[in-house]
Amino acid sequence: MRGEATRREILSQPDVWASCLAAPPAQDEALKEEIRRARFDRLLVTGCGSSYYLALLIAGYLRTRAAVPVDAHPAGEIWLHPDLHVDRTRYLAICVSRSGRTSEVLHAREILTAKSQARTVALTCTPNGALAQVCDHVLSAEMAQEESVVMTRSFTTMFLQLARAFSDAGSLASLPARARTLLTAHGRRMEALGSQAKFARVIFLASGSLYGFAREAALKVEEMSLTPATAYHVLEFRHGPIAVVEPGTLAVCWLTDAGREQERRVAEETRWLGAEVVVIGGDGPQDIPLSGEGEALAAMPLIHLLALGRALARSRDPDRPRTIGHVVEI
Ligand code: F1P
Repeated sequence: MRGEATRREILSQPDVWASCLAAPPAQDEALKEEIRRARFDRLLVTGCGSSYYLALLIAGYLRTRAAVPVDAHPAGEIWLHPDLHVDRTRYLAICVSRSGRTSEVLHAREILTAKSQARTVALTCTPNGALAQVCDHVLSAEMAQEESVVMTRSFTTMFLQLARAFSDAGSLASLPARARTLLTAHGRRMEALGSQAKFARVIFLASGSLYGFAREAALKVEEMSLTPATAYHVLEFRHGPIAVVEPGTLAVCWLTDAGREQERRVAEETRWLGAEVVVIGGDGPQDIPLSGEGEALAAMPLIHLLALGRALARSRDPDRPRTIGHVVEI
């Protein structure tokens, strides 16, 4: 059946997250020691595709926790334009790659070690892959490895695996149960929403630390359903792109803790222009309730179901999209 593996992987997220959080933290210890010794001046997170959008989220998460500045850049940008992105300060570089084989990530790691003698971390689902073999530390989310081409549980579980290395696992422990509750309460509705033929346009809006979710959500719709989707910073959306909103637009808007009043206004304006709008962290009848932006990861399986619904309604197979493969090697 079309999308069978993708659906299974989406729905398995609460269980896979729970097993990630329950795994012995041994592999974190050397990294935690490295962080404690803090012999680096900057943190840099890099990856490609979903793994780059995960890098954006990780950078947002670490900015409020790390004692040093944090950047995120696409690995291809580091490879092609190292002088724009890498200086000679000492980096701890987190290289994100499900497969551990993506060419740009391997090249970026090489540049980072050659140019700034960076210490490197492989955040991956393939602990015996090429990337893990050349990095100083490995954070493995092997339990989330996927059969499907499109990344769903690997994305969310790699985030958790990284987050638990930088914070106490207690702060993350409620996420599996929260995701389970949200899936039960809103899963069918979000998949049905995605499947409605009337939506010619899909738009994702998020700001601050949550912006990576909007980028990843747009990529999920594109990869699974082979239809375009766009992502914007919430307030940026008002500076031109909002002009395209009309009936037949589906929009999803995340609320952050700091920006919620302004973000809510943009969501309202978008709704007023004729779009159907789901607010993640909102309290309206269409919305996905959260207790704060710290729970936003728990809503991601619902976005995956929305993209799956759109793909299946268009007779696409998200397990094997016709245009892309598991890895890009160039
Ligand atoms: C990254 C990636 C995926 C994308 C596609 C090609 O792979 O760009 O995000 O869905 O399958 O590869 P990786 O470096 O995380 O293995």
